[in-house]
Amino acid sequence: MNQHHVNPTILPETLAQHIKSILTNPEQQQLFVTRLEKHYPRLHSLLYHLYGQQSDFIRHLETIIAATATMFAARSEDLHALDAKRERDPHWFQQERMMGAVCYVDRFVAEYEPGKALAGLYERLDYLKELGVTYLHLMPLFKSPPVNNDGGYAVSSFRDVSPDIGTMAELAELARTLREQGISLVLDFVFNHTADDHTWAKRALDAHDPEQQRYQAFYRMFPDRTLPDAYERHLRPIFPAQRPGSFTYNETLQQWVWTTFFSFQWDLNYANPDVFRAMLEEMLFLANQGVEVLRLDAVPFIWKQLGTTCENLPEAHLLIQAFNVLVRVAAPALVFKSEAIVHPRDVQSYISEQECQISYNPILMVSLWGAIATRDVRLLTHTMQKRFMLPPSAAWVNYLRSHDDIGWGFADEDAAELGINADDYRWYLNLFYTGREPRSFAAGEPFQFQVDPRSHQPDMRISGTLASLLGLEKALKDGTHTEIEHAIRRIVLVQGVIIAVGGIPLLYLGDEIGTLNDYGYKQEPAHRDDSRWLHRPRMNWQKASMRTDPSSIEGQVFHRLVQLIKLRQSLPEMANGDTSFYTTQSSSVFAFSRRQSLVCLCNFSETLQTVSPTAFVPFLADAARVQDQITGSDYDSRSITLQPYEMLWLRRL
Ligand code: OTU
Repeated sequence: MNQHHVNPTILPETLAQHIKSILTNPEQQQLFVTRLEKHYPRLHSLLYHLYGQQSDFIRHLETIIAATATMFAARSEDLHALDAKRERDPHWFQQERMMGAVCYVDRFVAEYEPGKALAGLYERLDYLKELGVTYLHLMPLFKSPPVNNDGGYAVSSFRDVSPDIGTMAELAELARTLREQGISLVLDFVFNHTADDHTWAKRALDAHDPEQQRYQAFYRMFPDRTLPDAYERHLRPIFPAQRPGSFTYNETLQQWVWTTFFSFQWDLNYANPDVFRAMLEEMLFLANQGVEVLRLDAVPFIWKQLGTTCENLPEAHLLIQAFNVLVRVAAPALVFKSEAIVHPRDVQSYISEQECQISYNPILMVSLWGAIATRDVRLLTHTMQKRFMLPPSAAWVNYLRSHDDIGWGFADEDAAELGINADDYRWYLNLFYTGREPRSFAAGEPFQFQVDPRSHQPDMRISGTLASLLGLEKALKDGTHTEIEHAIRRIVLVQGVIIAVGGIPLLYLGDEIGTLNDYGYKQEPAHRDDSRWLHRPRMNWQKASMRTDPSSIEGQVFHRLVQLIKLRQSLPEMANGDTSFYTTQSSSVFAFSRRQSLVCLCNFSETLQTVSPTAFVPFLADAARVQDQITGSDYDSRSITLQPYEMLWLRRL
């Protein structure tokens, strides 16, 4: 059939028939068709933009929809019920009850028999409940190569759990258990690339495979350097210290393979509609295991176009939107989380109900680290005033550090607007967080240190745990009692900001007991070249057991944090992202309000700071007394003095 004769707004009859043959249950058939008809015009338009130039576009469209129907049919009853519930309440992730946590299962469980890490996680569910967790992100736990696996981000099979950790059936069972306890399971969808031992890659390598050509077309391969050189003129190397360039020569194939990240991670070719369909099936397979949020890894890189940076291209957005539409049809309970650690403008471009409903907030993350180092909140406030606001249907996932490095991804122009030179500031932060600056309390290590071949400037990113970067490691080694207390307060302060600021707070498990850097990674051959393992330690359960002892460091950090989490979960002001940021009378006091009711004041310095909220918070203009929800103390809102690193959550009395 000629595609130009097909009405793009009405489901073609042949397709409707095809769906009926897949979905034999009449109720299911009706539900699927109703959803599909609602979304069909948009779906058609998105896929037409991406693949309309293919001569057999209609065949691809039909195959994609048939695959969606098949995956919908395979969805369990309880997940269909969850779909209905989420369709009634699509903004469930905006609630004040939301509290996120992330871990590598094996490292969090720490001690387990081979194959039993997932089983071990059950024994830690009570711990997660103590922390009020409602969103649990398990770092990549899929089958991946034994050594070259980039912490699980080189995936050998999206349908198999690493045998060391458990099985897919156990993961689905865990998802069910978590859901019963009000916890949503979050997994990664590493969709920019596969490991070089994924079945598709193996078939692309196998000269005896009759479908070798078809699988080579799943990736981007080049017989010589002509095109790679042409592309590379505009590409940014991601891991420059380990491997310059974005292509890897494969001896077997005698071709150059596109590898944005490590050489063993082959980029998928989404210009090929077969890849779209195949990855859609993997995505819906994961949705059918009970995953409620998929973290879309490395979104900026999924579409390539000669002569561009191959990051954040318009087609990357269309592609995610097309996946999103199909999810609305087959598994509407599923939400996408964007992982775009790029310029703030580009971070925001992925976030909407039609694309990624939630996103990491790297802008807040780096701005907080900047404010902590300088004891100056002006750039933080300015950036948040400009960039925090999202569409009401979307939410930030606010975090302080992840399994990755911290890179100084603030906008140069935001800094310039305050008279700050961005390059100098970045270098200052690098020195500060590697402990090479006089006022530094931080113990961190460089990640990807290099001298930029273009600008000849030294460049790096930072590795380290929350507690070590915030001064606890140094203070415990050779500091005073006050320095230890200040480090603990810094930890609680920045945690308090991400808990209160609006969105889902995300805790890297271990940080709640002040876990320090793990220098042992240097003894592990598979890890020693990647300093990100400094902050991916195994959980020390002995230390965690001290959390009930108020005189221990673990106890103090844990107790103060849990208090803030429980408070968040009890305050209606904490729902949604309705936040205003204020410039205060002190360059060290960060201030914001939630839903025109609760005011948070945060002292980012180790000295006393006095401010007058009546002057900068419009709804407090006439308030005489306010009460701190954390301690219950009340204050005169015309003049409030904050202790070193103190935070107050104020309501009018
Ligand atoms: C992600 O990070 C993961 O979080 C990393 O752990 C992986 O190594 C990588 O993808 C490959 O799968 O560059 O420094 O804008 O910044 O995707 C980490 C997004 C990274 C990239 C991000 C990437």
